[in-house]
This record gives sequence, structure tokens and C-alpha cells, in this order.
Amino acid sequence: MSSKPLVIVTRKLPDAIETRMMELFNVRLNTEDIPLTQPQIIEAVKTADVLVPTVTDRIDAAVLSQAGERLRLIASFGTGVDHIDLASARQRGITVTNTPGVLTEDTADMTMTLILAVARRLSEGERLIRSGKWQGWSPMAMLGHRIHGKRLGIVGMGRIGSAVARRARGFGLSVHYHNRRRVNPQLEQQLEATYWESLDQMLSRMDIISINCPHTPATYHLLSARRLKLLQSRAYIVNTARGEVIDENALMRMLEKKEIAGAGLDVFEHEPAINPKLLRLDNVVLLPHMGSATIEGRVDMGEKVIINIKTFVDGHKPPDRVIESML
Ligand code: 8YV
Repeated sequence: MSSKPLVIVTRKLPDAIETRMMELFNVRLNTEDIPLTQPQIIEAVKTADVLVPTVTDRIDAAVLSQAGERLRLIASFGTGVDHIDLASARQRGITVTNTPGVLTEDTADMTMTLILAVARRLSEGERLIRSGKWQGWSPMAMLGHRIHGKRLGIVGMGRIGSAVARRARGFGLSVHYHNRRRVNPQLEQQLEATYWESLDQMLSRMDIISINCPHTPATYHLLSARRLKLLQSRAYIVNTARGEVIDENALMRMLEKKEIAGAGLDVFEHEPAINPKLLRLDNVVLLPHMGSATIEGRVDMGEKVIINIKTFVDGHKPPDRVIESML
């Protein structure tokens, strides 16, 4: 690869990141931040040495089948990689990297925010004030539920799940989790977390469920209609991971019928499309995929992208290689 590889960045990134990229690489930016169409993405993979996509770009098998010989690295800006067909990338010898670790704390903060917002009816209260219809305090108005002393079941005890667990203890929640693999005993002890090998059994006993696993073929609709039915009617569910992990239609039907108490959703199955029925429900808090949206986080993500590209270009293994079996 030449000393200045052609790096194509699909979305607007923080100025400091873009400037550094300009110094290091022959870079094509998207300062207008208009998402690329599929033909534009195909054009990009045909010409770039390195592609820097985000969650809003679909880098599927059809796109990768048209990738040029020059494309050796996809340095994704983000942690989740479900927008990239990893198997096709591997077959074509294209390295894929992501930006893990730097959005852990922000995403865990947003998970706690959603737990509190749903249980304490934050959005409803805000809507009441803005509607101009608030008549003043009353003892029985806007009653939510206490979270202190409740059971939180974390689905996916990776970096973000563990960061949620640490916060949850501070709020007096007891921490439970389901993960493909049990975490090491020290961490379990430190988090005072109870491991459930059976997701079904955990779901039926929790007051709050938090989704913190990646979306992979194995976790698509992990929270299926059948599993959602296992939840208690007083349970809340929050999702800051990926919409596809929950069967959104089934969840919505249960919320409509009050078969579960509420949901806090930062991600959606077909985002940016939102099922209009969800918008009509009071017992949901809806956010526009902003779990990691801090300026500090975005700069750190950009730094990671730069380090991954630079290391790769210099002939070394980039630190954040995504290996399918790790997901
Ligand atoms: C990012 C995310 O903002 O990193 C992820 O997996 O879901 C988001 O928080 C987004 O992916 C950036 O591409």
C-alpha cells in the first residue's frame, strides 16, 4: 500500500478527527453528512484503500462483491458491526476493525437513564408540563415504581453490560445476568452478579431487563415473542444495543395490552423508521440511537479509527480487529 492510502469516510466526524485524517491520509470526507446511497457505497468500495463506514451504511455481500482489489481495510466508526457482512469481508481478505471500549461508559449511562426514565415516567412528566395541562402536585399523580431493591437482568455481560452492573449496584438494584459464557469469578464477585445459564429462567424472575449484547445471527430476536411472554407484567425492558435483538412487534403488542409495564428503547428494529404504534404508547421512552452520543466518545471513536488505519497501513495488525468468532 502506498504511504498515503485513499481513505473514504462515509459520514461527518468531529473536526479534530477529520483534520488529523487529512494530515495522515489521502482522505475523502463527507462534510455535508448526507448518508451515502447503496450505489455511492459501491463506488466507494471500488476505489478506496480503506473505508470508514458507520452503523448507517449497509456493507453487505452485494456491496463487498464489487469491492476493488485495493480495499484492504474497513475501519468502522462504532462498536457494533452488524452492518458489515463479516464473512464476505473475510473471504475477500479484507480486515475489519471497530471501536470498542471508548463508548462503554456513555452507553451504560444511557442504559441507566432509560431504566430510571421508564420506571419514573420521565417522558410522560415532561410531556405533561409541555402540554400546559399540569394542575400542580397531587399525592397520587405520576406514580412510577421504585427501582431500589429490584432485580435487574442484564442480557450480555460484556464491557457495556458490566458497566451497567457497576452503576446498577449504586442504585440498589440486585444484578443478574445471562451471557454465552459465565464471566470470571472475580468479576462476578465484584459486581455481586448472579449468573443464569437459562435466559428463560432469568427473564421470568426479573423486574427490569437490559439488553447489552451485540446483534449477531445468534442474537437476532433473542427476545422472541415466546421469551417476552415469560416476563412478569410488572417488568420493564430497556434496549441500548440493537433493535433486532427484540421482536419489536411482539414487544409492542405486549406493551399495548399492558402485559409488561414499560420499555425504554434507544434502538429500533428498522431504524430510523419507528413503528407508529410505539409512538402512541405512554409506557415507553423512545430515544434516537443516542446511547454513545457524547462529543468525548465520538472523538475517542475517531482516534481509534485513526490508530487502526495507521497501524494497518504501517504493516501491523490493527488493535481492534473484528473476528467473527469473538462476537
Ligand atoms: C454508534 C453504536 O454511535 O457503536 C455502536 O455500535 O451503536 C453507536 O452507539 C454508531 O454505531 C456509530 O457507527
